Amino acid sequence: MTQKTALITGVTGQDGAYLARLLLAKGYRVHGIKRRSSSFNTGRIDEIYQDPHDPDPKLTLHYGDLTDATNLIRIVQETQPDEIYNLAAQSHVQVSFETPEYTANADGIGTLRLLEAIRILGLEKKTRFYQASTSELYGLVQQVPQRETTPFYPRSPYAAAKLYAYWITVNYREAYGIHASNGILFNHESPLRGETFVTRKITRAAAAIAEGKQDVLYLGNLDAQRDWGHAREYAEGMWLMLQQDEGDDYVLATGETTRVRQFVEWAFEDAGIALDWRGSGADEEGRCRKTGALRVAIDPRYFRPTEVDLLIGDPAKARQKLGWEHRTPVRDLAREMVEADLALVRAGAGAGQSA
Ligand code: NDP
Ligand code: GDR
Repeated sequence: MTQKTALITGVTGQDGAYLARLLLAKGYRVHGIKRRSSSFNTGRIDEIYQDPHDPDPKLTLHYGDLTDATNLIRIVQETQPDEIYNLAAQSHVQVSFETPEYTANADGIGTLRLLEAIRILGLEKKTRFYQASTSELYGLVQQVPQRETTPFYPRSPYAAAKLYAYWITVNYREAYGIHASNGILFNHESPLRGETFVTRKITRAAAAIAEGKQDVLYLGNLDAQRDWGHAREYAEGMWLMLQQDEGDDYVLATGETTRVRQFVEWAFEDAGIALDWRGSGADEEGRCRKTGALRVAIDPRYFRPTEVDLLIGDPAKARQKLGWEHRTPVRDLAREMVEADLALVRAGAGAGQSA
């Protein structure tokens, strides 16, 4: 079989790092797009990135940005990928309320730019396309569990941008016959999760508090419920979608939901810290109290203008058609993340409050 070539946008992110490892293990030649940054931003893939002077590199990085159409066209032209995985995004829901226009540009129009690159270059029959769609599309709860046929009701600029990306992917599949698929992925986490997403923020803080490097963890809505799976397993699902005869849309989820509050309790238990919830509410003026044994406090700064209260996905279609199944229970995921963060803190990294 001839060697396949994949192009991953967002290769420096959590999912990009797992997907790049998976594709390299399958013998792919992998190209990744990374953004120029004032300091190193390849920490998650340094282990798999070879010397760029290697005459036959398996992983090649290109500078680029989803807001730059000519750059994307050039990279697609140069790499002639069999598969494109569009994982790049301004992926933080709360940040999207602060940067709505940029989020729409990168997450919404960025997807269109890649699909247009495929079309402009005449690669409709060659290049398969994966779009990182999201359970945030479901937003305001209408029915649970959420599945492929559940109506969308986005509740943030991020989700609204991803709604456009979802439908433009469906449209290019129907209009131009591109093998294009949406993975509607529910939250997935890992030790590589960005530090400002709630699970990692919690596990980092639990580790730092256990090691005496942090006093209090400030959080927002503890009652939100999320369907949390392991990112490594979700990368396998992305790949499976592009191996099918036709493009289609699939939910990847565990089918179980957990409150943020419960995740905090597990993480603190795993870090060996006694947790006392009493007095953890914000006071009348919205300031946070920092008292004696208090370990977790509510900071209204982390409340969102509109919240997604409950996510619980039904992965039946992915199970039946892709043979995909999640394996790691959320309780084990929490433990794995705390252990990784404890190791980081002990090695002198990882402490500190994050947004
Ligand atoms: P991350 O935030 O960890 O990674 C996002 C990646 O996109 C990073 O590599 C980032 O680069 C890159 N990026 C951001 N903006 C741009 C831009 N304008 N141009 C080029 N690259 C850019 O996200 P995840 O890995 O967790 O998620 C991957 C994708 O899946 C995202 O699209 C996300 O919205 C979506 N998703 C994630 C879910 C999850 O639970 N993790 C669930 C459902 C969907 P840099 O490293 O420089 O910041
Ligand atoms: P989410 O993930 O918004 O679901 O988007 P996040 O971990 O940011 O929030 C999950 C829930 O926790 C509540 N929460 C807090 N969240 C953060 N970040 N920080 C806090 O201090 C805090 N306190 C409480 C939030 O209100 C929310 O209800 C993630 C991203 O990966 C998206 O890119 C992806 O599309 C979806 O998952 C599926």
